[in-house]
Amino acid sequence: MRARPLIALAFGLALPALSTLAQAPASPATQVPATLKDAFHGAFYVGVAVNSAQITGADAQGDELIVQQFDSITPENVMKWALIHPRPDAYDFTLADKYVEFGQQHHMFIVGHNLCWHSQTPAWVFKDEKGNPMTRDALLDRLHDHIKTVVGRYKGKVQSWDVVNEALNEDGTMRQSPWEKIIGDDYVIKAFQWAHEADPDAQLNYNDYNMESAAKRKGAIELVKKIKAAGVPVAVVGSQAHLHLSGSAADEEAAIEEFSAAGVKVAITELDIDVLPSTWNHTADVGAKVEEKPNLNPYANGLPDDVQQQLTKRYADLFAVFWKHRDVVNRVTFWGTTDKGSWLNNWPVRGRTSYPLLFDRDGKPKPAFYAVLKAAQQ
Ligand code: 9MR
Repeated sequence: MRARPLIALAFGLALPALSTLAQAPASPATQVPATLKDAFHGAFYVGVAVNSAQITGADAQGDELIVQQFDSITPENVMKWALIHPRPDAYDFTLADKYVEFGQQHHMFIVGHNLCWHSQTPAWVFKDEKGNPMTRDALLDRLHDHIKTVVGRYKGKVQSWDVVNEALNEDGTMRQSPWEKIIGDDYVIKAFQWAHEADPDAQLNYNDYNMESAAKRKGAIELVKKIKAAGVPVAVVGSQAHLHLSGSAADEEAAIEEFSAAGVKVAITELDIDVLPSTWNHTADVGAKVEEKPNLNPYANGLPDDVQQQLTKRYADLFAVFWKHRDVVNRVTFWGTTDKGSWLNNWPVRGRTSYPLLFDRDGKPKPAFYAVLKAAQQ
């Protein structure tokens, strides 16, 4: 067991260098571990999605925070099909290799994201050399080749794969993606089967957003049952948890309890909490776009205290649930390191100032960070 550096708990403190934290005197009654990974060590991994600048070392401040706070990483983009397999005859492992090296160097639990998705997959994938739609068998071969190559390359290094991403509609039925239209529903089972063959020790996940919705969750449970019935292991359902201030932690708890009853563990795979006003339903469909209007970007000059407090409470409530269910929850991953790098600055409205994570634009911990640390003490 690692030594747990301790910090005196006080909201609003800037987080000093870890070396200072380790030596800081504090009264035992107020001490909590100083980092997310230490606070939840032995309960679940605390992960973060890393971007290209962090993978290449161009964002040194970001890297410092990642290494200090997190013990698991997910590639925000570099392992997606369009980046790792841009042309039929060409894979590009440059950034994916660096990503895996970074995780190994820092002894992290390394996640692969993702093997099969409808987005960030080039159009050529679904066409033959003449530009005609692929047949079922040809597309299955292409998917098999991709999974065997990518999972095979990182066998024993990437511990957990998001095998299929976002295969469901909001009502729990199968999404009519190009995968589903050309192959049929069983593309999901095939993908899991081939990932398992390529690395039998890897943990395999089905990953989707809006698992807070009972209808979609039902669809995910049916899918998991089908995969299992085909004799293929699916160990984890990834609940992306792209959340909004307006939700309730009870929804997340219901999801965890239902998945647990269905015999799978749960990973919270892409956590963030949007505080900005929205004119759309709070899902994470990457296809959604909303026109920019000034009233949709109200906190360009800073987050008001009352909203900061709501965010802090929302995070505290959520982590109380994750902590309570730590026998089922095996990882909680944030979708980004600081507010500055969050995808929510540009989705579904471009150019907004968003505040969804635990570290502010300067990399300083927000009150929500301390509230999350405290959840591990309950
Ligand atoms: O954060 C990712 C962003 O940089 C990309 O532009 C976007 C493109 O599809 O994907 C984002 O990550 C998504 C993740 O891979 C799957 N779940 C939803 C995430 C947010 O859109």
